[in-house]
Amino acid sequence: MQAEEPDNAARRLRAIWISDVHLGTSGCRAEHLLDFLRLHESEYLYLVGDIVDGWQLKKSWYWKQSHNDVLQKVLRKARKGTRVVYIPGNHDEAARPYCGLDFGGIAIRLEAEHVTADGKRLLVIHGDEFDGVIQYAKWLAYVGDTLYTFILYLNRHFNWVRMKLGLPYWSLSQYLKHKVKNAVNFISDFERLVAGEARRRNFDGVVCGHIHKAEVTQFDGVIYGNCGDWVESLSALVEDAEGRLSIIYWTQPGAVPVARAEPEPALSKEQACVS
Ligand SMILES: [Mn+2]
Repeated sequence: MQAEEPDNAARRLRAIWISDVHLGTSGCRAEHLLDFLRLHESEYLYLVGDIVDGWQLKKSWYWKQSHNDVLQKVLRKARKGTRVVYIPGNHDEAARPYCGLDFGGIAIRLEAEHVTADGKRLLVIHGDEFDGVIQYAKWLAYVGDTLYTFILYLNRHFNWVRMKLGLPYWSLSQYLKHKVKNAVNFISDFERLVAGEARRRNFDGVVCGHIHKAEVTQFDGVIYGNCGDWVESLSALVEDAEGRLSIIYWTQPGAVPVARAEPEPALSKEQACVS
């Protein structure tokens, strides 16, 4: 066991949202997330769904020490006073029956309301309820899920070869995303739909996950935030002491924290509709 490092090097934020970690899959970049959590402290921590991937674990068991470490790190934050809210997603829907309960200082909720430092009310949800494919044809989602896992697998091996040849990292699935127009349409439909729901319910904005596409933007004056994922984009949505929202990409563990409003060419994920 490694000793708990002091937190004095950590950057202090008001709130952190992470989602789509997919612990229990080989695609999960648990070490990156661990590093991020180590270097960022917050008053609020929202786990916005698909934290553990129950669908994949049911098919084959994949669990590394770093996956345990992520859970331990979150529990420790809760013990030390961070207000942790866990909103189960579709991949960890097994936790949904526990919504309304608290475990180890973690509140499990179907959805949450976060009020920013400057008084804006944000609805926090995973987002799969807006996904027609998931809602109406679960078998299709499973197929897409397997396909995505396979693409990530190919991508890893492909890049191992590139690395050996001294070539920079190249993302196959990012490339495919650009090619799949429907996925792009799906993303924008999803974003508008979710923002519209927040407006209908009189929130100032919404934070969700699910589509693995980090974003902070506005649709007709409604804030739309998406915390991205820890499979590919390695991103979190954060709020600073003044209530400003931004995305942090943590693609290089140990790097100096850099907040950026916009990702690189990055588009969404091709299986967006089934993430
Ligand atoms: Mn999801």
